[in-house]
Amino acid sequence: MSDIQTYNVAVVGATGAVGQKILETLETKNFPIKQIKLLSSSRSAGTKIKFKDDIIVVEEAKPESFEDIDIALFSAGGSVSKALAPEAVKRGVVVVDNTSAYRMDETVPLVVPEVNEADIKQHNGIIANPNCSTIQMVAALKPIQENFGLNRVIVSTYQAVSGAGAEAVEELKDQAQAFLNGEDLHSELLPVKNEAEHYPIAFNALPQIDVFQDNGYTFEEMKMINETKKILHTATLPVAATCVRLPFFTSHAESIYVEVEDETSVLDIQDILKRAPGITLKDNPEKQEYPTPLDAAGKSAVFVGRIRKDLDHSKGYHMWVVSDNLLKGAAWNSVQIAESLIKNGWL
Ligand code: NAP
Ligand code: 12T
Repeated sequence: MSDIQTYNVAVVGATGAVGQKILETLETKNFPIKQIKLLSSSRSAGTKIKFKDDIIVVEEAKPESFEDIDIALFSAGGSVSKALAPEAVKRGVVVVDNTSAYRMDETVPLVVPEVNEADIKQHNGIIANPNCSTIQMVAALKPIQENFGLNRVIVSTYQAVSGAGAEAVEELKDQAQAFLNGEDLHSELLPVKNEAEHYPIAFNALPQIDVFQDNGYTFEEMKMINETKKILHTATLPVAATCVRLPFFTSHAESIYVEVEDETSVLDIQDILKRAPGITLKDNPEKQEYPTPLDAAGKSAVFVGRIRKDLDHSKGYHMWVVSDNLLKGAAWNSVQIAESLIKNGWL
């Protein structure tokens, strides 16, 4: 018998885009698993999935699925988390939830371990994983906040289709293929089953991710605004966001403008980001070096480049932040939270 403690882990939404990356991350990080249970809807129940050297049969997620589970990683949509996370908690499970269901609940910690790991300790059975676009932004903002203070943040995003799930990835491939086969591009709303209708994405740019709110912002934009304030513990920090979907598969990119409190310089900001946990600085304009979605794909870091001073505001800086939306933006961050629960004895 090994003396390393191991855990019974459930992955809810195991057949989805995020679920598949969670399995990959658990393997990569050699997470201490005793038994793993893979859960989905009834549609995928019976599917076989390879995990390490085992073939695991996917089961339909039900309240009873959580008997004997220690940790459950949820990424099956908000309604599934709302219905089943409390059932899991009732059975003594600690839930790491990847959906927006509990992120703004005051009793639920919202955590990026490099930024606010200690918040995990206050959990009541559920810890929320932030939105993918928020995670990479706060990872880059935290060291700046700590060293120079933050007065304002304005962000525009360039987001990959994989953020919208496995079906959206197929949709981009199909539309691109159809165009290359000679079909006309059109711009009408597409009726889509099980989903809100949306415009074609291939060879397009859509300034709408998730649904519109009464204030004219989309829910994705409001997630970035509200989650950032919660994670950075700065309820009054002005944050504005514009979220745009683009036709590439993996990694979100962000153009971020920050106004800092104290005088600083590009070199000082580069210097603290170089040493910040989870950040890789790639910022050499003279060598044409900066991060792109393609080179961030498959990697766990948050990449930062193009740091430059605003030409009209002495405390304004611009930067370009790129990260794999399914890894640090979802699966990797969730597994980091689970590791932190174990390492710190907070389970
Ligand atoms: P996806 O590829 O469409 O996968 C959805 C998964 O949920 C599938 O495994 C599906 O199982 C399962 N599922 C659907 N309905 C279910 C039900 N009633 N009961 C149990 N399982 C059910 O979507 P995805 O991109 O992986 O995203 C999944 C969720 O994760 C999203 O809705 C979102 O809330 C969250 N997410 C978070 C982030 C982030 O920013 N941190 C990023 C992306 C997604 P079947 O195979 O049976 O259909
Ligand atoms: N609609 O976790 O479409 O709240 O890219 C993440 C990504 C919701 C979320 C997307 C979304 C979430 C998307």
